Amino acid sequence: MSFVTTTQAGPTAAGAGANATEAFRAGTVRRGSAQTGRERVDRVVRAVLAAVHGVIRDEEVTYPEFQAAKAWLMALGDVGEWPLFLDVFVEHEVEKVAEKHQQGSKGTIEGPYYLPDQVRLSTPATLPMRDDEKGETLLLSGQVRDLDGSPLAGAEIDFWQADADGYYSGFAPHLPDGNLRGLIVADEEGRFAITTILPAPYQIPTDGPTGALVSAAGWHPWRPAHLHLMVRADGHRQLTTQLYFDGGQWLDSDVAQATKDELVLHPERQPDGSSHVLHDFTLEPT
Ligand code: MBD
Ligand code: FE
Repeated sequence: MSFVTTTQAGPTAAGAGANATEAFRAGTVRRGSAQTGRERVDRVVRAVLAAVHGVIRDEEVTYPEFQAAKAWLMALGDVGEWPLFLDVFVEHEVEKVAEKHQQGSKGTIEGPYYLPDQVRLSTPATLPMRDDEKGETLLLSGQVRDLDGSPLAGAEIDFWQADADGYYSGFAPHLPDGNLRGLIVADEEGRFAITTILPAPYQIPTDGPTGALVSAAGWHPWRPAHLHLMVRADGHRQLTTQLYFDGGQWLDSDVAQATKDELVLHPERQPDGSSHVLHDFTLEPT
């Protein structure tokens, strides 16, 4: 896929942003279409514009500020950071609406760095990683079940995470393709065991327009360390979620507002220095 080979020479905002834009475009079929009719377009877009107009009136936004906003939005598109910006600052609200009608394990936002078609591994699995991969070893194991508690044989866990420096493969050119990504197939009892490393917190790239906005506003650019998963089983709604770590920095101030108490893991340190944690998933039937 071209987006894993067209990155720049360093993990810059422009490299990550351009790849996230290309990954988003490549995922159009996977996500399906919205089928939004004229009445709804009219209603929703009018409401968005009315909200913007209200801010301009209330804050007495000036011409120079309006032109600066226009330049910033243009730059956001130029470097491909629309997926990054929208997933950090907007997706959490869409997810809250979706969640209202869902049962089973809690989901949260997908974010901009999912890549499909990663290596398929049967459980117990070790994620692809470099020989000298940094980071403490983490063993995540559990079971995928139906709402009624019955195990979901052969459930799939599509897994991706940042490395111990906070970078995602496919979005940082110094990382091998597929690093710390994989699709783990559970056993006949829906059980899975995944060996990986503890990721570092994620920082929005500071050298692009999203980072420039964050620093201009005096916000912090951090997400707490997290694992990403999509859990699938035939006849069940796919769960898209993330898992966080007890005591993790930025857990209470995630810039993407995507944490939930139910998603915080409490790994236990083993005598050999690795951490183990059990975490089960429940899927609702479609
Ligand atoms: C991430 O790694 C992420 O998970 C989200 C939601 C936004 C930006 C980067
Ligand atoms: Fe992430």
